[in-house]
Amino acid sequence: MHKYEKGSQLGTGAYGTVFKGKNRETNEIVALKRVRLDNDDEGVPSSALREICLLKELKHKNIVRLQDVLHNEKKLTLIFEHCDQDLKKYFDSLNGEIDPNVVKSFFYQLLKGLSFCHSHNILHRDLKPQNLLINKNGVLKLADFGLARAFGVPVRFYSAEVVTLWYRPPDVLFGAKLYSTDVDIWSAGCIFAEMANAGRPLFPGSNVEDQLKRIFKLLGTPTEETWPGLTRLPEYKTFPYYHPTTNFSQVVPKLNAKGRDLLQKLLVCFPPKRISAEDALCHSYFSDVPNDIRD
Ligand code: Z3R
Repeated sequence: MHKYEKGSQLGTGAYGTVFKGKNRETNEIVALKRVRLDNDDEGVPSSALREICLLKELKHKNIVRLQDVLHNEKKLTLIFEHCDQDLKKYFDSLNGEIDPNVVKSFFYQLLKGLSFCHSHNILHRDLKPQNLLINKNGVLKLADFGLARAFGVPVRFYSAEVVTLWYRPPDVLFGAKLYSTDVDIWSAGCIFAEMANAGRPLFPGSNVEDQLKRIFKLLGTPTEETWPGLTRLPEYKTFPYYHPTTNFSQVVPKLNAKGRDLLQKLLVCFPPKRISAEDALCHSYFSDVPNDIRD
């Protein structure tokens, strides 16, 4: 740890606390993530360490770079590149207005990062505005990719704060255990709507039942016809029958028709029918994305 000087706290996450830091040799500003594990007494599992070390190779402009992994008997500290702020803090600074071109640029970059990780079979599983980081020059980067596979998705923060359900897809809420890339696509759809609404979350559920109810009120209650295998999910429960909302223009009033079409292709209850990140990048909503963001 001597190589890095620990500074102010940047945030708390499901795995521990993030601090600003400085590399004493190069003076470079970094983010230090102190990972706290449940089995504190046993140290860091070797399987988790192997997973984490593989993440050092995950290099992309829209992924927060993992620069270093420091590990002793009990503690694990991950050294990441530093970014200026997270998307949640950015939303708080907006006063309810967001430029539609900024929404498009941020969401395009989110999908680029997602598509890159998915092509390497790496899932996020806990995408939310707090782990989308942005720089002053408008570059967006995804943080904490691959940590869920290394450590599992915890139920609570270390501070006892409950992990949010707002970005969880209905299959996971019904107890599905086999995760696939479509998990992240659902979360991306929720974040897209939240960006378009300048930070107002789409499905701010307070518990699993309320979360599912909010989803079905908008998209319609799924059935065995629309979702084969639904009723055999481990924690399946019946819900009142809601018709799907046909008028998405009231849900995301600032988003144009192409954007609304893309949103409806992301937010599909039946997981295999959700659009992939790669296909979403080719959607006509993005046809006028500036070249500097595209490349
Ligand atoms: C890696 C992993 C998580 C985070 C990283 C880097 N940087 C974070 S969270 C961050 C958060 C802010 S600035 C940088 S904040 O001030 O906007 N909360």
